[in-house]
Amino acid sequence: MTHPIKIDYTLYLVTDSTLAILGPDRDLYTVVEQALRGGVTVVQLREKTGDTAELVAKARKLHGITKRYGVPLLINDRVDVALAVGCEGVHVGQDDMDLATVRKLLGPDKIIGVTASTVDEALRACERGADYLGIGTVYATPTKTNTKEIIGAAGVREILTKIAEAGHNTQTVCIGGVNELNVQRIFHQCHSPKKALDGVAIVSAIMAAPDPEAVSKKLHGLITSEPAFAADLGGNQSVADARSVVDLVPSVIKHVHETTPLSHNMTNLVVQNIAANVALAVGASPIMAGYGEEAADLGKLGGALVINMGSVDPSGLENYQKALRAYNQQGRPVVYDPVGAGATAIRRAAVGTILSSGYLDVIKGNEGEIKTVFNTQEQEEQQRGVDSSTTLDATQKAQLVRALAAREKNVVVLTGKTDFVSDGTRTFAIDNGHAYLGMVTGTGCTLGTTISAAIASRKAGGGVDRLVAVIAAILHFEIAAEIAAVPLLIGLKFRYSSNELNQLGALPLIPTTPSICDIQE
Ligand code: 3NM
Ligand code: MG
Repeated sequence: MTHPIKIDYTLYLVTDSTLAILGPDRDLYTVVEQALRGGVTVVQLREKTGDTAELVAKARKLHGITKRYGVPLLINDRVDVALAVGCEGVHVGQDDMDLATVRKLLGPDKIIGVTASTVDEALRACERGADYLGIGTVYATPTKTNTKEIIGAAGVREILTKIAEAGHNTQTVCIGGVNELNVQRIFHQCHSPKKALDGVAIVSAIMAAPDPEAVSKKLHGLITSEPAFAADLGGNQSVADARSVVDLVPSVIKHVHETTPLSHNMTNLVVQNIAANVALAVGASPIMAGYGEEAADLGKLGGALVINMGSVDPSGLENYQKALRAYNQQGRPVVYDPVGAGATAIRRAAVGTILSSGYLDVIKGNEGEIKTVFNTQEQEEQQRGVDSSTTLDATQKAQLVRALAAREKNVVVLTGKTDFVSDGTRTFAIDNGHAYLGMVTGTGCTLGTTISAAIASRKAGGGVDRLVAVIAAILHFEIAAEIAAVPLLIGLKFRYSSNELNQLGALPLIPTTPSICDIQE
């Protein structure tokens, strides 16, 4: 059943008048009216306690307000209350009254929304005539701790895809942990080519805000505008084989030299100097600036940011978040290097914080780091991922980078003897580099710097797609290492026997051409 009037679900406010959310000295009606002034498009009255008469009175008073703004009022769970006040509809969870009975009681014209956290629940609700779905829980939230499943943006995307494939045009919002910092990224990452979300449902980010009108206005603006970071992200899918990629590599490297993009590194104590020199060597302009407040200005200079959490501490983490937001707002690219991600509880938590603070264009790490990022998803989110204790074979590594890149809608690089790179669709293995890279500090970190230069330059000049730029940076860096190893080998030969050299990992020489292949799914 489709409701005769198309409802605007853009910014859907779910109320909560508990002390923890609303606070002791504010009242529900004032806060909801402020939110309506700020642009909320649907209101759901959600009260988990209270007598029926009290609830009816509340709903009636609230309906008086929402009607003045021409915004529908829905009641959580309580069909009787909705009938009593004659408001626009109800929202039911999976454990509430079944949809057919609700429809019978309310009639064909009222709005009925249903919570869905799985594809099955979503399909069933669509088949039975739900007007919209509340899909969640996207991210863990203190507002509702008994939620059934945390599904992340990827879970929402899967549900959207499956209901579209089944031919349903039921409207959708997502719910759980949505706020002004993550709303654009959530929209971007939830977006299925088959079906887009119609809006987001929010409790605490509006109800607990000091200024509900201002935050609603801001949220509405963020939802209805294209995020700066999403401009020009799409790759050229016709460049999908190794040969076509390699053909583009020289132009990317040349373009970096011609444009001298800023490579803004927030990096660890060991590699500050090395990374700055590598940035210069690849033709970029380095700045090593760890103070987050500075990023708003630096982000305007047309460069890219590297967040390397090799020396993470609480103030560093806050600085990363500020810089990430600033670069996202400017639409400038960000490379994330989750150094030592799995090593300590602090670092694992930091990964979650960074993932939930903004959009990362590229995530680069070794096997352990990429596994940790894959397992983390988002701050406090339940872990549902790869087993980080086993070592992956080539096929599994290719699957891992593809899955993480598809989930984050970005580019993922897994470094190792063979590197794996994917944008979620196209996946490549690269066999360049040299064993010496593993014997020098900061080589992984400065690969991040090299990648930042290539994607910054790509954006500054348009043209080449992001995945190709990342691969160009890897080839540039690793072939340079192969060449650099030659004089070193010659020098070492005076000092060591060939047996000793073998033990040092001095491999027999050495391709100096790209060694890259594309991997089919
Ligand atoms: N329902 P906040 S999550 C009411 O997953 C509700 O069905 C959820 O609160 C679900 O916006 C949730 O403060 C609470 O995170 C959302
Ligand atoms: Mg319920």
